Amino acid sequence: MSWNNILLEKEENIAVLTINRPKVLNALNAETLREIDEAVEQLGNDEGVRVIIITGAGDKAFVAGADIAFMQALKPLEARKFSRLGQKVFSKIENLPQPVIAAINGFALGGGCELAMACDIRVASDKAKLGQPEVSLGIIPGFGGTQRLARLVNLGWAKEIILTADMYDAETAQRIGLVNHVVPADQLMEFCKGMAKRIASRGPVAVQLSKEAVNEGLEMDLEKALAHEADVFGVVFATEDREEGISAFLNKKKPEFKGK
Ligand code: CO8
Repeated sequence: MSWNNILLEKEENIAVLTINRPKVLNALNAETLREIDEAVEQLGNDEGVRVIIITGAGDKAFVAGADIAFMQALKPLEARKFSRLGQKVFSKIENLPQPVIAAINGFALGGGCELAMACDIRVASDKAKLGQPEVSLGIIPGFGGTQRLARLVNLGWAKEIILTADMYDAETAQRIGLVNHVVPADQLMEFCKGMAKRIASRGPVAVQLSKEAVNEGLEMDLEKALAHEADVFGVVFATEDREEGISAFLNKKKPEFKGK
């Protein structure tokens, strides 16, 4: 499938989804969100893909936010629809069976920071800048930012980031837990692909079910979440991968997982 605003490449079992509107710093309009939605749907059904990396085209931006020019003409109900579209697409990313790594290669602002937060793991280049500048435009984060940020960093930081509209460098973002790693810009993709390969080498069913258990457990109280974990633990024991992984360890061999 070919798209106007995104690129999708696959290298063995790793897919790289690139937001490709560098002239507007990869800002998200409705068409771009719909294309991401289609690509994510396709990736979620692709058993050959074990890990997904999301990044931005060019060397300046991951995604500089929702497209401000596109938003200018929106009427209230259209703005609501646009917000719901972004939320739906980002939730689809969060709930993809495969792990998703955000390779934050530059500005990740507003909708861009929200896109990164919908990914499972965030790695930033040392040139990246992150923030939620919406209130400086007289609007609020509308693609999940008021919710995911408060769940990811502590409440005080979430409120400061949203209320000040300040931009933060990658080191600060790492210190507060908004990104996991900061790496030199020219090593960002290599670093993310290395991590993706390590994840892809693990038991694929176990990787997917542990992602699911973490996500689903967050919506439950601890007792129910622990019971859910035990159920999923039992399910994993029905897989060939479990037999392969455990016998390979005991026989001092490298496991050859089949994702079954
Ligand atoms: N939307 C549209 N165009 C953009 C955006 C954007 N978010 N960001 C940058 N661009 C465009 C610029 O207009 C410029 O275009 P042109 O060359 O035609 O003038 C081009 O990209 C390059 O940008 P700059 O010249 O501004 O580059 P600088 O290096 O000087 O500055 C910045 C980079 C600091 C990133 C600056 O571009 C900036 O502040 N951008 C806006 C950042 C922002 O406010 N993002 C948040 C947007 S709001 C949002 O994301 C809400 C999400 C929820 C929506 C809910 C639905 C209603």
